[in-house]
Amino acid sequence: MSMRGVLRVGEIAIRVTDMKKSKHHYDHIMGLHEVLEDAEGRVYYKCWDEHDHHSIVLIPSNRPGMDYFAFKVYDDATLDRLEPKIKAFGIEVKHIAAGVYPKSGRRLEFVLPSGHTMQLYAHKDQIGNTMGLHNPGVVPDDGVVRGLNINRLDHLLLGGDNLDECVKLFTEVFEFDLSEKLIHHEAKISLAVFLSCSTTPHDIAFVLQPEKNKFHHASFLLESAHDVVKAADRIGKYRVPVDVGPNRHGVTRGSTIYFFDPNGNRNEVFAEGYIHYPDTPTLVWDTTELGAATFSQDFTPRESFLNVLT
Ligand code: M3P
Ligand code: FE
Repeated sequence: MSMRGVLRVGEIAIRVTDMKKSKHHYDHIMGLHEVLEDAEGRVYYKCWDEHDHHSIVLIPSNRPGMDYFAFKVYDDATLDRLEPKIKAFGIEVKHIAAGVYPKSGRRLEFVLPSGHTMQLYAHKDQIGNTMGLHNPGVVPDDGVVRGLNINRLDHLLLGGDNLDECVKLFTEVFEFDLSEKLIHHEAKISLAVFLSCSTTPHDIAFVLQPEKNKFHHASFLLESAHDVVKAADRIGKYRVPVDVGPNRHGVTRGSTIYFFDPNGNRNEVFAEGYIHYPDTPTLVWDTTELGAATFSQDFTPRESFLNVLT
């Protein structure tokens, strides 16, 4: 864990094939706040309790999936400290100047062993959560919390190969902890790995896939498991396609619902889960308990959950 190094997933760029329907989904149904539409038609959103300008970018495209994701780091010195470590790991690093991405400082960009494009940045304009910084109270004005009552972007699950290389990169270079992993009970190979740079059970996770650079889901944090059940009402009301209804993960112990945006990209709402500390030992699950590891309340593995990615 490195609360003064890499902080959190600060941005995900999701490709959408139908922007009109996607705006309805992310804005009206989910309740994210649109903060910008740029000249290329990219639409930017923030979750209400994030101070930074945006965390979600929708990119018009002819195919769904994730374009890139970015972690925010504590300061500029962290970027300088990490760049040679990434290169020493054998990964090429590209520089992106400040301002190329809206409201953002300079970025480092590179490709993970799993094929995903990752960026690091230290600065993004902060516009606050509407409550101010002096005597802020506990809830914002009417209308700020709406939709599924999403507080913030929580974590990403990505599909690809070279999972053990990704674990090595994230633990040795970015100073994450391996909080949990799922292994095949006979072959012992890693099927899913969960990595934390904070006190949440995972900030990013990878699931083994035959193809590189696949997107499993982006997860949004709600305040409580009760809010997850209330979110299910709204998901049903608007006929949002559900992958897995309210349940609780064995891995991370989070309360969850999985559903799809209009382009087939998977979203998750997530709440609670245990607190991860730097000395929390790695928890290991194996495929004899695949059902309980993924969905503990009915201990049933889902074909679609394991195999549908964009
Ligand atoms: C989560 C989560 C797998 C479990 C995934 C769990 C792929 O996405 O948020 O805890 O086994
Ligand atoms: Fe998740």
